[in-house]
Amino acid sequence: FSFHREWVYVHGSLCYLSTTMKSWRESRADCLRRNADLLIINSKEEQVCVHQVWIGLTDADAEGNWTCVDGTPFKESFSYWAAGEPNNATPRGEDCAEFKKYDSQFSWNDESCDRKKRWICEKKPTPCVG
Ligand code: 2F8
Ligand code: CA
Repeated sequence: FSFHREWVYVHGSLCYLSTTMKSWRESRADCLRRNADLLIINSKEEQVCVHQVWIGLTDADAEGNWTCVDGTPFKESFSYWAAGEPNNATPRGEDCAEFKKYDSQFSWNDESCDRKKRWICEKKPTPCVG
């Protein structure tokens, strides 16, 4: 275990919650600069309780074909879409996924990628050597 300012350890990953807001693509670029990427939710425990925060899931390449930022195909069997989502609701489309609080539940919503939101980066901790 190592301690990183601003990063918290969540089920095997180090996670960073931004304090500013950016578009989905700018958010992802920020994560890559931090040697990380947008958060991919592979377990219930990574389903963080935050509102309107970008995560690492997009269907910008092919509508309806949700893909994780690490290139792994998205498993429909494991998802936290809110009821009725993803609905591609906005006229200009909604190709990027966010955490959103609906009633008391934190779940996923597709949103227009150019909207500015906070975001979560994730990286694997570097093992200590020595
Ligand atoms: O009710 C769900 C719906 O809420 C908003 O649209 C009214 C969201 N869009 C924006 O906030 C721009 C949708 O993404 C969401 O599906
Ligand atoms: Ca939506």
